[in-house]
Amino acid sequence: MPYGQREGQDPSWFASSETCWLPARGAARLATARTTVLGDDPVTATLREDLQVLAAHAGAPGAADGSRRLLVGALPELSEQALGPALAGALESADVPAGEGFAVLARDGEVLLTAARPAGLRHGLGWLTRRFAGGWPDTDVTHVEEPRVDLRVLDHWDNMTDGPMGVVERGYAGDSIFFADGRVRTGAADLARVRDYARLISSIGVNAVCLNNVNVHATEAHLLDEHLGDVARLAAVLDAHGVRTLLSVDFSAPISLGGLDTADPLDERVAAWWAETTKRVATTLPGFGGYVVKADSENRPGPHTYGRTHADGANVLAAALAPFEALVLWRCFVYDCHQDWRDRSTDRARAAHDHFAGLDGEFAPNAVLQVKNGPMDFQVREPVSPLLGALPRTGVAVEFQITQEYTGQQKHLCHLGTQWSEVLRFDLNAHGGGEPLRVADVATRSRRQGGSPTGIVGVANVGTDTNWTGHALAQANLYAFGRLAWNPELDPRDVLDEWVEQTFELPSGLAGELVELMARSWSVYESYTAPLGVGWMVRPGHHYGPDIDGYEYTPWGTYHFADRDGIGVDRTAATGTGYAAQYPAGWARVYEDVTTCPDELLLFFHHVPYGHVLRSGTTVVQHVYDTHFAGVEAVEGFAATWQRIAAHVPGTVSRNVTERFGEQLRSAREWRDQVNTYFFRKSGVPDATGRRIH
Ligand code: GCV
Repeated sequence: MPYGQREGQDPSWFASSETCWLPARGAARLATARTTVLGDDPVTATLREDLQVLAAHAGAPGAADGSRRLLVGALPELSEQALGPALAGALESADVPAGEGFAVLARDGEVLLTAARPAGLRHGLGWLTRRFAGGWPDTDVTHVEEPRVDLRVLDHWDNMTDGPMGVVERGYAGDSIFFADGRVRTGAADLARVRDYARLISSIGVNAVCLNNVNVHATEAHLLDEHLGDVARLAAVLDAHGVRTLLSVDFSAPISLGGLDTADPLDERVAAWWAETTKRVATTLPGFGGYVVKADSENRPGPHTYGRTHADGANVLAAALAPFEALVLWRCFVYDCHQDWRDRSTDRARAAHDHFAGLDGEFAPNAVLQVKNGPMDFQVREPVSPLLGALPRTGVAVEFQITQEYTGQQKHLCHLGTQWSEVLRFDLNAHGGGEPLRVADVATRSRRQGGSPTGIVGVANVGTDTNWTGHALAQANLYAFGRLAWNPELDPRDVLDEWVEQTFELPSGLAGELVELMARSWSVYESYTAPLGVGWMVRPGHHYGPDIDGYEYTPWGTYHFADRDGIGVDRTAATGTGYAAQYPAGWARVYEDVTTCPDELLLFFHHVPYGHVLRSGTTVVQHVYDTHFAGVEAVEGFAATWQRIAAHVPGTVSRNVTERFGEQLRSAREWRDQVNTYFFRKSGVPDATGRRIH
């Protein structure tokens, strides 16, 4: 049966949900071996259970092929006797990595999966299922692999109760898998679902999950006290898969939970309260990883209330966490959300760099600054945040958004691995700005050089929907996130190949077409929504669908400044907000000059007339028309291609994706017509080829 066990799924393998990229195929091949798992720690024991379930799932008793042997165990568990001479010899010359990496050795039909630590076995199992989907190895294999990034974190924006933002803020896949009705989900089915999730994310190398929304409301504040025992039950499941648990905390918790009259980070009583609370949390939660904090941001409390800096705020938490080798992930999404739209000198894009760059070096070693990939907020196209290159003496993590808030909300196909890879490969010092410094170099810094931890964080896109992500093809975004967080150098197209290969059983021509379609989907989404880096033309509040002036006169700092003559935000140092000068010299020069600024970011950096000729040779307004017509045609093409693929995937996937393409097409037409009509009415310039604009 293709693609795991969707219809009539075997409840013992994936208890409550689809198996996504963990197909029966690769796993079943593992299960045909005589398997021995050595070790009794929680991670190894869970892995043993998984392999036993797989073996039962894969076939009748006796299906095991005696000539194939799979031995799994962390290094301290292995003995020469267990290994046998061939594997023992191979292991002697293999360099098994010290941290979370793993080694797979195959000799004479026998396979060894080993690691220095049990968590490495879990990640190695992911590699084995990928590799063995293609067949049991008939030649010798020596494969050693370790993550290139230390922090590989999923942030859930899950609330405990339903509210104006839903149970999952910006969630497009059902409700929270962790919380419901003001409590932690701890029923057997709930924990089984969490186990399914842990199995999925550990297979792609994720090593920490923050359970609750960075916007911490009154109920979630109590995750630190009255709900802590229940949180421990989730943490135990995650921990048994090598995944640590993080909690978002409210900066003013010393007041709301502790009964103090202040949350001033320099007040001794506040420090003592955090220390005592953190001790309780860390000693209760298996695999506790630390806190995530959104402070002085979008009306959240923070150190500024007390005239203190973000470093003061982060450091009081870091001190409380340090004895437990836990981290504070301090978000840099700090800007004025009460801006006067008439004030053209204030620029939200500048805010993160203005607030944090000057504090580099003042943070504790276990504090990590979490920086969104762009300076605004996960738009389909933004420049890379200059703050990422401005923190050489501070722990830093780049934050991506897997959930598609501004990129089609898991109704539109928009494969984001392509975008993230482009960001990761972006050299902040290019064009003569200094020694190469790619975002990937920033994320991998702590693994290469030591020092404060660095990494990659993604805002999770899963929920209680059976297929996890609402749109079945959005599973690939979660997959790509994990794979790129493990190794930012991977080619996103290869990652897509892997995902398609593992998830479906398609004839090879169709598999290639699906990969191609998914690889193009980000730029297609960009083409019918946001031209030339302009952004924010979405419906305020829920952020789905077009509303060109929706954010134009609001306090959020999100403007395009379109008038009858032109459009765009002047962010140059010469005549604008000066944002361009936050980059190292090379990019500052390129972005500052309208003739060298890349087309796709022109309107992010410059206000230009509609007749301005792009580097591509066409005018701004004609580019808007052309891309919007072409974008809809591309979606029509996607839907047609999918019809050919649909016959080869399970009915649930086929129906789900067909329905989503229907909505994408409807919405893309709406985007095209509203955007084109808006700019035609503003500019009075007709389409050069006479296509219909309303
Ligand atoms: C969790 C954007 C989103 C908010 C989100 C915020 C953040 O503003 O619209 O829903 O809040 O980013 O990243 O903190």
